[in-house]
Amino acid sequence: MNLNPSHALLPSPLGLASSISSVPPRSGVRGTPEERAESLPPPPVCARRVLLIDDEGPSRDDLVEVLRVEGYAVCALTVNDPVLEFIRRASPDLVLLSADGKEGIGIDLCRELRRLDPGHLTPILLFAVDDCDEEAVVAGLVSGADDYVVAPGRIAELKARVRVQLRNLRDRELLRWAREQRSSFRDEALTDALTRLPNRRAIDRALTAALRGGESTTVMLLDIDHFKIINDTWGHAAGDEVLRSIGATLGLCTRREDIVGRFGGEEFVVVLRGSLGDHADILGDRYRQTVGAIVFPDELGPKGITVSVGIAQWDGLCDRPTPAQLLALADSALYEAKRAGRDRVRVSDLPGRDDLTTRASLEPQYSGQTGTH
Ligand code: GH3
Ligand code: MG
Ligand code: MG
Repeated sequence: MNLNPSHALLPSPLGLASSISSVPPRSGVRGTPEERAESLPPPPVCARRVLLIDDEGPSRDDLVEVLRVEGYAVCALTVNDPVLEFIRRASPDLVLLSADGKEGIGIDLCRELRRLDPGHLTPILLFAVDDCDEEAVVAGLVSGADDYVVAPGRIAELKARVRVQLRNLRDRELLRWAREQRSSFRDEALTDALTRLPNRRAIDRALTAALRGGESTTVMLLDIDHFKIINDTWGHAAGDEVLRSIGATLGLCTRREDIVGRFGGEEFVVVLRGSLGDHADILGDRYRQTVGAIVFPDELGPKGITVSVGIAQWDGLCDRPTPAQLLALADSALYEAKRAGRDRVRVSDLPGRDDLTTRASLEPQYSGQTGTH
């Protein structure tokens, strides 16, 4: 087996690899959305890695040399080497596999490689070592090869076909990279930057989906008491740390099927599946106590932080509220908790038709406002 490490990274005498290898990293894209946007187009990495699988001999050595001169990092194995293990570890960019008739070991290997690579990330190029008939070519392509170089010894054609496969690979990589970008931008759009909890947009969506699905639903708003004093006394950074800690604690004590988010400012929200009936205040009080029990490091400053909690629920039976209506009811309950002295829980009555009509008038005042208590 020739796994010469000196093949790992080769310069590109023809300047070819640098143009071919301007690809995004295979392991995904990291960093903030801004950093990722600035990284367009993806930065160049290293020379493309070609795995040549062929019997040992002078013709194979010639082929290795040809590919190296093209600027690729080449590894050469035989079909009897642990090819699959090598591919798993080294993930080459292209496999160049010698075919040997329509039922040879090369075709079997090609089939196995494709089975292990259902995402079709690694191109496989078969090449004939002897003259081959149409049937052999068809068998090779059907086994999963991306292309077949049928004429032995036509090196220029083989080089061109390798380049085509790597060009296609680059297109696929860019497509995947763009998809990753899009989905990570989408995640960012639904995530609060400070606490990394779902943001208000995400909460609105979750609440809309829950109500639309006809499920009984509970909304709990938690507003930190006298948070402004925390900022004013210990500084904005300490305030941020308090928000982060409370967000993390709420995340830990919320059931998997529920969703906790930062509603804005110093307000958090939990959307719970199901209505809690008479037990709503008990659960609200557990949340209140949990936040009240958080101990912040001495050097941070704040101590004895409390929250007020407002809860509204829909039992899935009476008139279905809109998300804004249910939130407005929770907000009213929260207001009551504040007015009654803070550090306590208030639960709104189940919404009825009259109630919703009345509360609807609160929506314009409510929506878009945070830190109103
Ligand atoms: P109440 O008990 O009535 O809720 O009083 P409060 O001081 O908590 O409420 P108020 O609305 O008067 O003040 C909220 C404060 O939250 C004001 C605002 O500067 C602060 N705040 C909002 N977002 C952030 C943030 O991301 N970080 C920090 N550190 N402070 C924030
Ligand atoms: Mg507050
Ligand atoms: Mg507030």
